[in-house]
This record gives sequence, C-alpha cells and structure tokens, in this order.
Amino acid sequence: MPTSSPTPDRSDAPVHELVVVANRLPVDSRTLPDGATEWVTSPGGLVTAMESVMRTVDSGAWVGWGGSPGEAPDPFEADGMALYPVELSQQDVERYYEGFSNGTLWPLYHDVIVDPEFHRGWWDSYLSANRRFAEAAAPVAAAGGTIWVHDYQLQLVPRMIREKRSDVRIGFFNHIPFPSVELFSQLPKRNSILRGLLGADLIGFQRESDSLNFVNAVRKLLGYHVDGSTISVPGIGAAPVREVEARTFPISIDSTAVSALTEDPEIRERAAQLRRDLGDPDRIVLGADRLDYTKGIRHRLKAWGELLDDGSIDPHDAVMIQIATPSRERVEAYRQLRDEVELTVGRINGEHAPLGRPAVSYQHHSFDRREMTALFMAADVVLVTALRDGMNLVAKEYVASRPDLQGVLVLSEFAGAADELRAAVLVNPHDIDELKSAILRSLAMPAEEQEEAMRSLRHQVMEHDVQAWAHHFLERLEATQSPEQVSAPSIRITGDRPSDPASLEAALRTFSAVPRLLIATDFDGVLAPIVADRDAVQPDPDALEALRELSELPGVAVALVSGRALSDLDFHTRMPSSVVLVGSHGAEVGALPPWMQAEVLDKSALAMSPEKEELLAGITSTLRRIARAHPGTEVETKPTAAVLHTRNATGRGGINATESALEYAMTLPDVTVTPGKEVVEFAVVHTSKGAAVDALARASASDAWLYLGDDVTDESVFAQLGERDLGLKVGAGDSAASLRLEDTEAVRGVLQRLLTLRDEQS
Ligand code: GDG
Repeated sequence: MPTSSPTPDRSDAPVHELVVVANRLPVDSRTLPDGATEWVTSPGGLVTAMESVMRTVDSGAWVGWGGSPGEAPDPFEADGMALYPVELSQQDVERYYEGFSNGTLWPLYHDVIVDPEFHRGWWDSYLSANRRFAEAAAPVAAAGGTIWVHDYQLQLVPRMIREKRSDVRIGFFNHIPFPSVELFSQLPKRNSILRGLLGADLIGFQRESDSLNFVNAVRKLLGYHVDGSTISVPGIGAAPVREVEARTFPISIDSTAVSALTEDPEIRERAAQLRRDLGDPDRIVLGADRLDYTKGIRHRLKAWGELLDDGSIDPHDAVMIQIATPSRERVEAYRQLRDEVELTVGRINGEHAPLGRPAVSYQHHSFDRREMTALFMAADVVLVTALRDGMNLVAKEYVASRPDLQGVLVLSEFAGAADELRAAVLVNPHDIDELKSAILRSLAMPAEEQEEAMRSLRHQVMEHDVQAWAHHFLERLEATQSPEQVSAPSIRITGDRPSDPASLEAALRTFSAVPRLLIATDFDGVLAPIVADRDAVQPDPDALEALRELSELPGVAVALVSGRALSDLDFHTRMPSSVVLVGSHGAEVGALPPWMQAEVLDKSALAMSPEKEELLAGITSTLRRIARAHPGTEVETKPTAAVLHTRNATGRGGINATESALEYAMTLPDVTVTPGKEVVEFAVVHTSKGAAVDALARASASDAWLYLGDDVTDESVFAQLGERDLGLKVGAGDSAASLRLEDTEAVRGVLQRLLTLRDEQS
C-alpha cells in the first residue's frame, strides 16, 4: 500500500476515539535509495481485524514500531487511520524485542519448549521500550476514549497508560498462551508483569485455560481477590479498588474475504498448476508456518520421514509441502531450528525423493495471500502440529479456503484452535505414532467423511470471524466499570509552590468561623522535620503548644494522626488528655475526651486475633530478612503492623529493599500495604488515616475539619475533603489537599493563626 501522509500533529489535543497499540504498525517502513521512507502494508490478521473496527469509529489510531531500528518517522495517515511510529534503537531491538520478548517470554509462555534465557539488561530495555509505547499512546487518545494494547511484548503498557490517563478504557489482548502458574512463577519480574497487565480494565485470552492460568497467577502471586473472571485490584494509598476482568476471546480470521478468494479463477488455476508442478501426485499434504519451534515442524517431518521409511507412503503418490516463513532469524534458537529442519528435509529428500520431484517441497520464504489460498485449495491434508500455540490462524484459513467441503485438517490439541475446531483430526504431536496414523487416516479419508467434517468446521469459522472477535472484545470493554465509576481522588494542587498567603488567610478565616471544628495533623514532616534517626525526632515546641491551647478552646477538637505506634507518638509529643492521639495509621486510638462520642469509633475492625498475630509475626520475620540483606534499612514493629524503613539505606539499597518488600507484599492476602516516604507498612488490620479522621469528625460532631499532612498516607484524608473542610499539604508533590505550606515552620504559623482567630471569636 503506497501511503499518503498529511501528518497529524502530536501537540494537538488528544483526538482518537480508539487507539491500538501493538509492537508493529500495520505497515512496514522501507528506506528508498534517496533516503525517503516508503510504507508498505503488512497484511496480518490483526490488521484485517482492526481495519473493520476502525471503520466503525470516527477516529482511529495505531501506535507501533515501523520495523526499522533508529529514529521514528513522523506520525502520518494511512487508510483513514493515524499511525504513530515508535522509535526502537538497534539495542532495543536486540534486548527488548529479540531478547526479553522472544528469548524470555515467548519460550516461557509456550511451556518452555526451548529454555527461556534471562538477562537483567533485557528487562531494563523491555521496561523502557514499554514506557515509550505508553508515552506515545497516552496523549493521543480522546477524553474517555479506548486504548487497546496487544500481546506479550507490551505487557507493562496498560499500567503505564493508566498512570497517565485515568479517564480512558484500557483493553489488553494476549495472542499467545498464558502458562500455568508453576511455569509463570519462573519468570523473574513476574509480579511486575502481572501488575502491568492489571492496569487494563479487560484482559483477553485465546483459550479458557489461558484465562484460568492468569487469574490463578494473580491470586497466588499477588494475593488479590478473584471472583470468577473479576479481579479486585487494590489501589495504592488513597486510590480506590478497581475491578479488572480476565476473559476468553478466541481470535479468528476474515473468513468471508478468505473464502471469497477461492472464487477467483486465477487462484483456482494456480492451485491446479501447483499440483501439476509437483508431478500430479494423488495427495498433497501441506504445512505452513512461521519457522518457529512452537509449530512442531520437526515432529511433523519426523512422522512424514518414518512413513516414507516404513513404506506406508509412496513418494510417487504423496508429496509434502512445508512452507517455513523466515522468522526471528537473529535469535539463536531459531537459527538452530532452521539448521535442523533443513538437515531433516535434505535427508528425507535424499533418501526418498523420486528423480525430478521432491518428497518434501521445502519453501523458506513467504508467499502472498493469493498464493497461500492456492496452496490451501491444492492441499488434501493440512498438518497443524503445534506443540503450543495461542490460536493458530493457518488452521482457520485452511477451513475458510475449502468451500468445496473437501480436505482434511489435522490439528494439534495444543493449538488454541482445537477448542473450537472439534471436527478436525485432533492429535497429540508429541506422540509420533499417533501423528503417523492420523496422517494415514487423513490421506485415506473418504470424500463423504471429509465433507461432513469440513461442513462442521466451516460453520464454526464462517460464523466466528475476526470482525466478531474484535467487536465482542470492545463491547465487553465498554461494559466494564467506567473510569468515572472508579472515583479516584482528584489532584487539587501540583508542583511545589506554597499557596499565596492571602488565599491561606482567607481559608483559615472561613474555617475558624465554623461553630464546631476538628483540627487534625500528621506528626513527622509536619510538626517535626524529618530526621534520619526516627527516635531523635524534634517536634516544634511552639506548634505543639498551639495545639495544646487549641484543644482547650470550646468547640475545638484536636487530634494527632500518625503512622507511628501510639506509645511512640505519645512519648514524643506529651499531649494533654484533651488531644486525641491516633497511631499506626488509625489502627491504635488513644483515650478520648469525655465529650466525644466513643461509640462512633468502631474498633471491632481493628481488633487482633490469633491468626492476625501469627500473620504479623511471619511478616515481621520476612521484613527483617529483607532488612538484613540491605544495610541501613530497619524494621519497626507495631501492635498491628510491621514497617520497613529505608531512609538510611545506602546506594540503591533502599529501592531494592522496597522492591523486595512490595514483591513479598503481593503474596499476602488480607494485608494492607502502605508505601510512604522511604517506608513501607504492612498492617494486618484494615485502616487508614482517612478512615480515622472521618470517625473523629463524627465522634466530635464537628461541622468542618482541617488536616495537615505531608506524606502519601495523608492523601487518604485529603481525598475525603468536604466543601467546608480544609486540607493543607506540607512540602512538594501532587496532592488532593486544598492548599500547600512550605515546611514545618509554616505549619507552626498556621496553628498559631488558628489559635488567634478562634480566640478572637470566643
Ligand atoms: C500469533 C500466535 C495466534 C504465514 N506464512 C505466510 C503467511 N502466514 C500467515 C498465516 C497466518 C499467520 O501468518 C500466522 O498466524 P498463526 O496464528 O498461525 O501464528 P503466529 O504468527 O505465531 O501468531 C498464534 C496469532 O498470533 C493470532 O492471535 O493465532 O497462536 O502465535 O495468517 O497465513 N502469510 C503470507 N505469506 C506467508 O508466507 N501472506
């Protein structure tokens, strides 16, 4: 396809209703002698499927790699679709694509037919390439639009897009099998992959067994709650739980188009010519695959070779054509496979081919779609002997190419297509004897029997085409929980500039004029600067004094809400009984002043049980093990939680310890994991500072509350700000708070100002 190209401008507002993200664009770039780039359509199944879907949307886009390493060309239009090329350097191609995608993931996901290799540099490149795809896709989707990510090369992209665009629906389709949890567990970085995929709203698989393997992995490795096909993905910090669906959508082909080609007189003639060229054998047996070790080409050749060896097949009567389209030729396992296949074909032909014609006609190059159809029309038997295959479209293409209802499909049980194409001759390709007898049975199958089987197969393939597949997926995606239903707390302030003094003064005045107030504040980073040694913390005495005095005023309730253990908080602040102390992120509540309604604070959810004690002991010892491996990190224990502190770690130790802790966290069901500033807390009771402040506001019958906080854990409070409440964020960072204060000194100023304003009133 020659393409024209008025270029869509990347700086334009997001415009595309549907954005497809795949490793490859639907076109290949070719550099012309004068240096210009020419684009040629690469007619794959996905392209065909998407073309029909793209026609139904106002504006569609495709994000992918153009196929040549080096600088990406500018975005351009083709066939009414905007194409956004992603840049991959030569090193990305080697590490992200040939390495992690095709050297690690591909063999692992195909049941380790060859040994997966793993190198940390490959992972780094996979991560950065995925980020590039996500960065290209996120800005070009329209508000509330849909982004559909495809296949194993891009498993981190859904989460990366979600982090940038919470307003879009994200779908992911895995074209290859998803392995059992036992095999998947071998993958280094397995949890990052799962978390990456779970950024999607809907994750599609080829077979029911793939969907089941995936939800099992999520349950077992991440500990998330799974109900049927629905996975509850906990939010980090204040973010709400999201529901993600994992479902089965068997892919198909453009059946009508393939079938229609068989009407073409030229293609019919070509099919007849092919038979003549092979010396008019009685039977033609065809295998057509990418030259890939998953396709079972060696097993097929072995069976064919043995049938010739033992005289079950006469090479004058039957010829086998093996098309082995070149694939991944720079990956070692593929080079080896090619050598082995070519050696075997050479041996078979050397021993059995009659003069002037082959026993196996081996074609190591690709054919155009018309030639493929002619081959399917000429083939009496097609052998699909994959050892493991997501679906296998060749099986469906053969069926669609036989409106004459003749021909036999031999199909491996290990190809996804076997779930639907039950009328094929199903085989276990590992069992060479079984394969041989299936081939013989197929070669001898009477015409009526062929017709009966082919009619049933065609019914399946013609009814369930690729257009239906894409529509079903997108319909289901549309029906998932909409982004608006997931009420993420909105970011109210960004950057690091403190709010202007006039706005702050106005807000404090309005707030302090309310009859009954709750003033609640975090401790570390708010009342006291953060220090390396947590025990050496120095709270600002004036700020504490202002709080004490505020707590004596009528209509004012005061609370300190900290991640520290209650006893620790008490030790460092020495507050009077008029100030409520809340420790361990809300899990520990100190004595309440007599006028507070204690019954509002439901402590039952915070109670420890023997099981919880045991869980906590296990967590504590694992965290201690992690801490021992990363000098400078330490574990703090609290009545309902264990905390890993990484503030004093050296080098990358803090990051590595946090990563290990988070990996471990994902294996624990029923534990609230709260990452904060250089700390990760594992609580065995479910609570948050937000829930604590909400309960305190009710217990004190306050008309409005003010909260001061600096950490991510304080966002759960800010997320609940009502119209009359005031959230003050201390220090830099995006926040759901209303206004920003620079540091602890500014906090002291605010508390003293509140005291004055409230004093004036009373
Ligand atoms: C992955 C999954 C899943 C092959 N040689 C030529 C040619 N082909 C076409 C076939 C077919 C396609 O390539 C191959 O599709 P498969 O499904 O057989 O296999 P993979 O490439 O491994 O695809 C697979 C698929 O994704 C879709 O989800 O089914 O399980 O592994 O369409 O006809 N086409 C042309 N010339 C060739 O020489 N034109």
